[in-house]
Amino acid sequence: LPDVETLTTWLEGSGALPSRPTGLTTPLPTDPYADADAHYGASRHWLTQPPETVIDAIETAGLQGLGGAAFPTARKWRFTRQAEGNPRTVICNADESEPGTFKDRLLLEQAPHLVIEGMLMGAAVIEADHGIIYLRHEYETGRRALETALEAARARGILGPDARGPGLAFDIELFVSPGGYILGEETALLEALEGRRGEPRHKPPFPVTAGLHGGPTLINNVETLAAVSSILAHGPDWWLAQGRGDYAGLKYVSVSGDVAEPQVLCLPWGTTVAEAINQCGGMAEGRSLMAFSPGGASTPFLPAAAAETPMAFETLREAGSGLGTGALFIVGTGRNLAEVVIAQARFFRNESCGKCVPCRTGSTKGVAMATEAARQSGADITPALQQLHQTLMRTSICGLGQVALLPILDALERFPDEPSLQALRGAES
Ligand code: L3W
Ligand code: SF4
Repeated sequence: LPDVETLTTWLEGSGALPSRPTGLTTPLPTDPYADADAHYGASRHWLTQPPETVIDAIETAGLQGLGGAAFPTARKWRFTRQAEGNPRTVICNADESEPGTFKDRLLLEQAPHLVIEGMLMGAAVIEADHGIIYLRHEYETGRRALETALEAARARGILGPDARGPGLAFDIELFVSPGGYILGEETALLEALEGRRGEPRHKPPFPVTAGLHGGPTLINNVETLAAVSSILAHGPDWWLAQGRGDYAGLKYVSVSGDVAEPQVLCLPWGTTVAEAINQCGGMAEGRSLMAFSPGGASTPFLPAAAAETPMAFETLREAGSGLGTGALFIVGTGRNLAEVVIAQARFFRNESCGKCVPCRTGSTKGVAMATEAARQSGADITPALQQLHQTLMRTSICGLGQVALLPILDALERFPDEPSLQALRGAES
């Protein structure tokens, strides 16, 4: 599992994946089914209920998209159900590629039936007969687990000609992504599925009204779909009771970096960052906490003083970062923070699809400026970097360009005393 060096190398574009996720054994804490015979019990019940009651249950539970953007799941399902036209498709976005994120991988490998059941319920709600799991190309173990689970579901009639009810078909196709971070962006993913180069589309229209081949398309992340199955199996009140205090539900968190035992945790929402570190055996030997990023490279680093922040979308947003995908990346004292944040920006530069000229050239320019300043300090690069970032914010089609330079800018703002960043401010460290 990734420590800071591995992650920094990975961000630099080595392509090496962190080793397999560990920490949780089956059945996973959100899996309501003790054994394979019991799988799909929730859908057997809910498929007999009106689709609106399914959406209401998800809404009562307060589920938000767990792939990084937190869009309310019930609202997305309602929008797609209400949209007119064909074809109607349910897509599971399993192209997990946000640096430091490996919780979907664990869910796919250990509980693929929860993902399939979530897709089946989505199909019943939006009246789709076709589903697609869009899988990261390196997830070979996940692919095998999904193929086995899909076959088992077909053999039991969970998928097939009567999957949603008599005469109402639904089946799921497994599509392996051609590869590349931006192909997980939902509209680039649609382009790839339609056989074109995987570049994001302008939004609106959103996929809920005009997605795959122009039809209404429900696209949800792996963990979101798995959570739908847990919520429907146990009921929304159970989900609400799982969180701490005012927070609802359980969240899979990928913890990496300078902790003793990097792993995937399943935590009640509202658990603090400090507690998550403790559950990983504390900090790596000889280090104390310097900084952490709660949700992947798109969510800025916060200082150690923020470690008592409960993990939830709103609390981390208020703290100046975000929960993102739930990829808690821990950086200990003695690390070169400038190196880490420049590597993050370099990752975005490398993964820019190039469709928008400012993202393509601006990310290249910004990274070159920071790399050169870290090598040999000159003038303070903050104002020029800010200006570039503003241009990227205004002109980028998708989120990548909007966040590409933020890791460096946010670190400059939040870590005024960090020696490794002084060179970027025009002062030798
Ligand atoms: C209907 C509206 N639907 C929004 C839907 C939209 C999408 C979802 C979220 O980026 C984050 C981002 C990156 N009517 C709607 C609507 N929707 N308004 O809601 O949309 P959006 O645009 O807020 O975000 P996004 O483009 O989905 C997701 C970050 O993730 N990111 C990282 C991705 C990596 C992973 C991974 O490895 N698992 O997810 C990349 O950009 O920073 O904050 O479905 O259609 N009015
Ligand atoms: Fe591609 Fe960057 Fe434009 Fe996104 S912002 S579409 S990654 S060029």
